[in-house]
Amino acid sequence: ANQANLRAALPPGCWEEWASCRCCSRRCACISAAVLLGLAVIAAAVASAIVLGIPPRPPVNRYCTTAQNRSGFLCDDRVTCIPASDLCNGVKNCPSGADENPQMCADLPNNLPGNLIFRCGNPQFWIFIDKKCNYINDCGDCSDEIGAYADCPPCGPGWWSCMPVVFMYCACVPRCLCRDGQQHCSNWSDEYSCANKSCQ
Ligand SMILES: [Ca+2]
Ligand SMILES: [Ca+2]
Repeated sequence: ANQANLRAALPPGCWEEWASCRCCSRRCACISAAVLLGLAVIAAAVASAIVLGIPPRPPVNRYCTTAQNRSGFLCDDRVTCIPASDLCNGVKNCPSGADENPQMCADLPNNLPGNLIFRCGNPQFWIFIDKKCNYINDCGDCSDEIGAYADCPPCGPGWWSCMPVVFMYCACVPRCLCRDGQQHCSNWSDEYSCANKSCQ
């Protein structure tokens, strides 16, 4: 009723003008406030990023392949791929040190990425995946080098295939050790059959 009285009291057209002007100024105020709030949020984010340093976002998954074509650990920079055995070795191999994360390195190997460990034939023992099929007896029972479970390829070019008499080897001995006057193969083939002493 008051609005009607006010409208009647005003000259023709004046009420409409005033009403539309009021509406506009309210909308303008609303938009201005929203813009200011948005700018304030952006400014706060930029300021905190500058003050605190922009924290690197960890990769969604850590799977990567190393230069040696083995499963590796992807660092926070999403570029550096380190061998599994660089994890939790007390040395920061990732630029950010993510490979030495205390949470991951606690209660080894249970918090490590599952694809980076290999359980030996004796499940009490485990090794990092890059120690599997590296010709060296890391499990102690050669389960990381011999058998269907390890599924290793044949001896590489620098290696002589035999049954070693040396604990540290499993199915291959380095050709460096051929014809050095010492028995490394149970059948002595390293001294009598292996022609190549070249070290690679
Ligand atoms: Ca390390
Ligand atoms: Ca091994």
